[in-house]
Amino acid sequence: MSSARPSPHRPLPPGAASPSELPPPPATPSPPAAPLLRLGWDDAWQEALAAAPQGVPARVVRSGRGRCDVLVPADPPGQLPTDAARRRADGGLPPDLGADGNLAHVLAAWAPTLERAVAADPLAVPAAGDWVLLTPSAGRHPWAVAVVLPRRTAVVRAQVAQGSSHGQVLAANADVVAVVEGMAPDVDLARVERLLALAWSSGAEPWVVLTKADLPTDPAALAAEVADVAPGARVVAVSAVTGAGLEPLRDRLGAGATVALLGASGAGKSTLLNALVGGDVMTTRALRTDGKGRHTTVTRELHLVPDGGAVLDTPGLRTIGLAGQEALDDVFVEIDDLARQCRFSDCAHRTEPGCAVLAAIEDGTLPQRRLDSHRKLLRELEHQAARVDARLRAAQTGRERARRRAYRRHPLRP
Ligand SMILES: Nc1nc2c(ncn2[C@@H]2O[C@H](COP(=O)(O)OP(=O)(O)OP(=O)(O)O)[C@@H](O)[C@H]2O)c(=O)[nH]1
Ligand SMILES: [Mg+2]
Ligand SMILES: [Zn+2]
Repeated sequence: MSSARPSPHRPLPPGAASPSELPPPPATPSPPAAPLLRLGWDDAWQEALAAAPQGVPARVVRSGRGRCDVLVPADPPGQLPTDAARRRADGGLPPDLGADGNLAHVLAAWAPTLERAVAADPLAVPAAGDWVLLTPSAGRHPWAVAVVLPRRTAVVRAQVAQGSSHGQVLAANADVVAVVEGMAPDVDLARVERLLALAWSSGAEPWVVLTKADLPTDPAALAAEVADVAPGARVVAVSAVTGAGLEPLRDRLGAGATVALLGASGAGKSTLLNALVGGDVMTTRALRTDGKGRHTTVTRELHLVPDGGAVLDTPGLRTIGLAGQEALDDVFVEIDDLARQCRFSDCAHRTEPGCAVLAAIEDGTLPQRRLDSHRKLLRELEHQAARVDARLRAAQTGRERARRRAYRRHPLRP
């Protein structure tokens, strides 16, 4: 427990806005402020804070080149500079994230320490959902992001371009990564599998949220079909139109969780966000549009839900670079299990005698589509493995792997 450990760091924002007037750090840490709890702060973050250099904890709402929009507790409200004029000049912020009760919106530039960290490692770029520490700054913005606290989970997209490779964090510190897929016009099972690989490798709880459940004639049958390709993941069917099926998400959010939404453009991510938040905080695609494949959402943004928790909306994913092979074993857990029963430990499941995978195809217990999908993603990973840098693969910490294994042992769905 953090309260048992003396800390030289001050966990709450200072009363004074002036850089020179930071109060001396208290001898013992204060309990987390209520506004921070609303943002998802907990004892473990308090511990991380104690181990970090001094600074004011804040959560990244939106991240841009060289600066971030962050939420900080303001106690009393208005004490921190909200930078409203500059915010307007910079193109505005999501309307739900203005000064909000005891939370204040701050635009913060990167501190020189962060600039150096990013130069050494692209994954150090602050991402939506990150917990950061702010320090007062004499620059254009009164606060600077000095430190990104170690991420609990991260959705990392591998990016390979012209021989060089680096990862991009799409969502940080999500408790649930929801693969969002529309039930209409049709469900793309291969896309769900691919996105699930990303969700599993994040270290967060993987969910599949099937949207537009008001459209198909038999949504339950469709959901069951998806559940078959998503072992260990929670599968829910929702309709933003009727509000049906939102309870599991509402329950998880109500407990303070951060839910990140990943999916193709048009899947209904922003519509779902609006339904959960209870307002039009994010623009959704107009019903009558010919812009097929056009992206409506262009930024990754964290939105607070009034009854608790936060939703991280993302733009539709066109290409999804996979970052780790272990995640494929999670997505295709039944193939992984079968492969352990093959006669040869290096069986490629093509022509080998005693192949348990081929036997399962033969007797119909494993659908051919499933094996094809697995092979396709595996080929892609192998092709990429030579090019993607070791650091990116190392981004999957042992702790994340252990967490994934725990989910496998105790799947959310029987
Ligand atoms: N009938 C029905 N339509 C829905 C539902 N959810 C979303 N839609 C429609 O699907 C279309 C796309 O929704 P968006 O929320 O903009 O999709 P998105 O995933 O945010 O797309 P990008 O921002 O481009 O990534 C819109 O026309 C929505 O009205 C639903 O539950 N039922
Ligand atoms: Mg959107
Ligand atoms: Zn085999």
